[in-house]
Amino acid sequence: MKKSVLAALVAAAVAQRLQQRVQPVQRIAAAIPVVAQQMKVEDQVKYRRAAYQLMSLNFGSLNAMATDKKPFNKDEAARNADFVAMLSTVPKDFFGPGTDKDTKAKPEIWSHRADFDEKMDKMRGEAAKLPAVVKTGDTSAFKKQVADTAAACKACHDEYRLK
Ligand code: ASC
Repeated sequence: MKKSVLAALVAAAVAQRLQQRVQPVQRIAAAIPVVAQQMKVEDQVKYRRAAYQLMSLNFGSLNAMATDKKPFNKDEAARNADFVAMLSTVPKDFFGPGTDKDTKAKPEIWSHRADFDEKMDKMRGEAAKLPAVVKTGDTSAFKKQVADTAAACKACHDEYRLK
């Protein structure tokens, strides 16, 4: 499957969840491990990449607003924040056994799994705070939360992603 098709599928699934609005983060987090267990290794790699691509697109927009590279737009930021909060729950369970080939993911993920999971959970926790901070319209709180989320992304990239 093409990356763009996967990205569109993930976006559609996320949009559907966002419409349902019934504690979607918890629901999707509970659902994914079963899905991942049944999924081929190369598909797990594709889905985690698709999630990261859409996170990058949406978090890039938030980061540009937070660093005054583009004007703050509350509606756009709210949409970006919802996507990032939701998508941040996706990758963790697609790093199953054998998914260490043809990837920028370092082998240390599987030999330091507890630390990797902790960093992933930290990132999810920070991303989960973004939607509420955007709704307050408090610019300095927004900037701080975007920076804290970026730091949590970077902590994992520094240790566990090949350059
Ligand atoms: C982004 C993006 C990332 C993070 C990271 C934060 O916008 O695509 O991977 O921020 O660079 O340090």
